[in-house]
Amino acid sequence: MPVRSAIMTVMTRAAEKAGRALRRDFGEVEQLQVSMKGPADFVSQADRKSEKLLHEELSRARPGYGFVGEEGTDEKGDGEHRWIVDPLDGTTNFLHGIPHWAVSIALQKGGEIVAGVVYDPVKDEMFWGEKGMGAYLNATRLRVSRRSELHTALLATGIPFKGSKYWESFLKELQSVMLKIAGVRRMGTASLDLAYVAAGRYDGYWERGIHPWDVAAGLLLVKEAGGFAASMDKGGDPVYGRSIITTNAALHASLRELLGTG
Ligand code: LIP
Repeated sequence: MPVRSAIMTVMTRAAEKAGRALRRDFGEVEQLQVSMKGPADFVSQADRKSEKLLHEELSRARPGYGFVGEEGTDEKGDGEHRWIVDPLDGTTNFLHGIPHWAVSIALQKGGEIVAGVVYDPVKDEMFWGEKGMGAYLNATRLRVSRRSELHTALLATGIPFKGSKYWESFLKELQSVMLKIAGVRRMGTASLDLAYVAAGRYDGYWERGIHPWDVAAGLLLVKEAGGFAASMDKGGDPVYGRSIITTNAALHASLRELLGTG
């Protein structure tokens, strides 16, 4: 078993604690599907409860660190360290009782992501990694896939929400890749899409319209597993730039060209 650092122990334990609570809530959701009111309010509460729990756990372990979460927590902290947290990534899946969602925690130090955790409580898969120390799934070291031909590649993506400004570009991108690759998956949880690229399950992933909390942890995992990650926009920031493309080294240039990101 690879030895986890003190900070990685803090992050994985916090993710596991939030995951246990979300697993219990997820059991409720399946009952609520058939209730008159439906599960939407319940899921929003579960999302907020998870962010509150993670904020408490992480702030207790590292007082003074900043914190930004999808549910609205935004604390500057010491200006050097910042937690970037999605307390329930894959909210729509969770709402519909689809067992594919995750807790995502990234630690930013200075201008870069130095540690990341993506935890899938349903499958009990803990993806974790630190800058320069490698990426792991539970106790197994992760490496991106070695496929080098686009026609053999399985890619993941996200479909922009109704009315999104990314709608037109997405349809063009999908049309381009569908003709050239083995298949596309849209699973609705960006952090797991990135973790699966790091694990070699997908050969690449792209999406426009994502947020820093969706991708910050997964990006580190891809890089530590030997993959490439960049903004789809020239010179853009892959964490804060609202778009992302990740692949193994062999496919990066050809996929960027295919998606028209040069
Ligand atoms: C989701 C992402 C997914 C994206 C969805 C949504 P959420 O995050 O993980 O990849 O396509 O639009 O942003 O909102 O479920 O935390």
